[in-house]
Amino acid sequence: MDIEALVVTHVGRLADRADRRRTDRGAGGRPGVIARTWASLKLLVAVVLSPPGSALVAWRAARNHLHAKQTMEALPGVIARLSSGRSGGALGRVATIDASTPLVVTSDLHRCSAGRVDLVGAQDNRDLYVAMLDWYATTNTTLVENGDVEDFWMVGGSAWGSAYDLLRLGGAALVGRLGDGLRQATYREQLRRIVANNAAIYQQIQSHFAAAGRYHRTVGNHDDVFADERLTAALSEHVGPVVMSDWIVLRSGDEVEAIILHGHVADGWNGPGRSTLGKLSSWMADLLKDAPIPVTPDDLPSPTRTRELLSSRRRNGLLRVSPRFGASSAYDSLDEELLFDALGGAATVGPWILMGHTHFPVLQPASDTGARWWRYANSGHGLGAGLVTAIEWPGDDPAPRSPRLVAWVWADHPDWMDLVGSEATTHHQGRPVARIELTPSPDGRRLHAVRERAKGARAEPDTLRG
Ligand SMILES: [Mn+2]
Repeated sequence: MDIEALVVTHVGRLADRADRRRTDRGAGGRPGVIARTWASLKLLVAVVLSPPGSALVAWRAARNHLHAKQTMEALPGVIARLSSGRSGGALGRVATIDASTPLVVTSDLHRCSAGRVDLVGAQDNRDLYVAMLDWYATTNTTLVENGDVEDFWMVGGSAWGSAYDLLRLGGAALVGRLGDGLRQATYREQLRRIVANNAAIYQQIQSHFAAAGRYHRTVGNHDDVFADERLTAALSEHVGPVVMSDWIVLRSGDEVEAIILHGHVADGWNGPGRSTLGKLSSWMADLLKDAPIPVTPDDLPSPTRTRELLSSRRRNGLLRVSPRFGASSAYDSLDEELLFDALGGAATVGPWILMGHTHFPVLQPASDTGARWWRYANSGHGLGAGLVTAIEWPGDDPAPRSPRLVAWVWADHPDWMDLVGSEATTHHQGRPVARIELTPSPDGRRLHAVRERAKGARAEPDTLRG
């Protein structure tokens, strides 16, 4: 073992000892004294650097947003190149899947290590996702996890989380072979912990999807470490064969039916190779959550939000961000309205664009102008309260194929049990789980939640009411 790996292992062991003591006291869900102290130190530095820092951030944000807009304008050309079967070069890694393959596309799962950063656990979504994977495995579906799958940006929340933060900063500061070695060792260790914390999920992926050659991934921003082939190889050591790409093209003969991408490519704060601001704001948010101050930024969606979706009150629209700084007060930094303009308005021809990244599930959404983006779907995310949303690509259907948007929920949750009804799609360890199809309202502005009938049957028109 080389010196960098030894350092990481040793620091990890010390952190584990502190975290175990905290867990034994029954305080496992709180950050603990090490994380609080580390966050307080960082806060102090941040406050001192804040006046010149915010001016710098504003300047960078404005510049990056201009770059993001140029990227958007270039996207029709990128899509044309992908459609003509070209790959490589500036495009990054392109994978092709036969469009007759049934797929489930999830994204923004943000799986992390134990402690406060374990958002999947906090939302009771670990077993829910296992139940989903189980169901899709029985229908021979290929799994596409479309970016931000493991989260390497979240730090703190435990002694290990603080140690990881420190090791990551060290890796970023060091140049040459030592820096590279420390980054590799740190990210491998974090990956190992993420896999251990989500063991049931990775077992499903390994045995039902990866082993059968049915596991695809795209690189997002929170898991941009997988742009490095060596870390993708480390993931394969845990789950088996994985196809990691930047773009996935669903092709049938000469025709491209859909293109899958995470979506950060046109985001000024989080774009590939230009994500310093995104990383910084994520790092600041974690700092504020651990520091002993009464601020909790960017909270997880509540059960009320799940109920809103299931009672057909969720907006099916596009995100708009500040035209100057490329971000909104709600931490959004991808302007879907601009993306819609760039990609050819309300066209009903050309490939479907299937994305994640925004955390807002939509299907054929309505723009501010009322025009519909007929060939766009966003899978949403895996951090709803007892809720994971996903896109299904019905490869078995005859062409022209259209994606479906679905929500998976615990059917026995008291906050929305009345909306789901008694018909569970599947069960997991005795708990009922429901798959609910989400379809656009006639004017496209809302998502309607449609009760599922027998498998294979078409969704029933009467929507759930709340
Ligand atoms: Mn993202």
